[in-house]
Amino acid sequence: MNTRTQAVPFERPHTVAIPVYTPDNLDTDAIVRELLDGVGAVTLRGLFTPAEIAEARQIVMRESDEDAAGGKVTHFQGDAERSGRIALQRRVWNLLAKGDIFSRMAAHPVLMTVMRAFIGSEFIMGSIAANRILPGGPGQEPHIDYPYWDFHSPSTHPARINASFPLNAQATIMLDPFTEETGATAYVPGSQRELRYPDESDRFFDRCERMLGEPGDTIVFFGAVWHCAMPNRSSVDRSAIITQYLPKFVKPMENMPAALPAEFVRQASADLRQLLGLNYPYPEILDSARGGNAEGRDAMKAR
Ligand SMILES: O=C(O)CCC(=O)C(=O)O
Ligand SMILES: [Fe+2]
Repeated sequence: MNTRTQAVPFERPHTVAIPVYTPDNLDTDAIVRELLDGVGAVTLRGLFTPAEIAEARQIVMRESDEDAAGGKVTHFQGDAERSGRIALQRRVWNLLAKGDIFSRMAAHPVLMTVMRAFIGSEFIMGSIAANRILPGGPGQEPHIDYPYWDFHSPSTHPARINASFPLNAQATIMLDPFTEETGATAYVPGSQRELRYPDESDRFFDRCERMLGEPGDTIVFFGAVWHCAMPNRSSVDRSAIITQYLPKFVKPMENMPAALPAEFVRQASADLRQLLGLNYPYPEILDSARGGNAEGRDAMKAR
């Protein structure tokens, strides 16, 4: 279904505030409640310095300038592709290989703390990419994120799957101002509570609010919340680092260990090893794995 053919209201009052936390007033219980039972998103402020954001932005602009045809894979951009505007939204994938700053962002201690509380202490990262929307970029189809991203076909998912617990958490680190004009992510507050892929009858564009913020602001949201990048009607670029975090047992979207240099993986910090999924060895060839008891309470004690 083509939900992008609806009129996109441009100016409307904002009624639902996204709660803001800083490293000094972090409250992970409240954040978990907000993500699951509340609006579905929180803002984390004060995690990154202007210099760090400038460094990340410079790399993202350089890499995406080199992809003038918008040749990288992208998602939820069916309309843009049909109308020949796919190059007005550009992805930069495999960011860990493109600058140390992205490792620092992915494993920021505050993000690690929030994610441990939300999706389990041994959570992993499924993807870290940039999303740049150039002036005139048309935005995306309203959607929910991996691993729910094909929930428009619910029968391919387990019976009674629901959003009572999270299989995803997204972090959007803003590199440019996120305003209505530049195409700040739109979302419907509370829509994460009932797991469903939005369709036309949901009137997404009539009901949506925006994830507004300044460069450096980081929005964490539960990917089951209906959302999408919006058209960039300004004359400036709108870029963000989009990081997908997953419980340890969900198959990641990007094969990061395979895409990174072996040396990077060898030297990765403990937190990065966890994010890359290296602490969770499955699937494994058990027929040739080291013998003996590998799981169970006793095995846990021995670790
Ligand atoms: O860039 C944005 O505003 C949102 C991107 C997004 O939701 C996605 O690519 O899944
Ligand atoms: Fe998304």
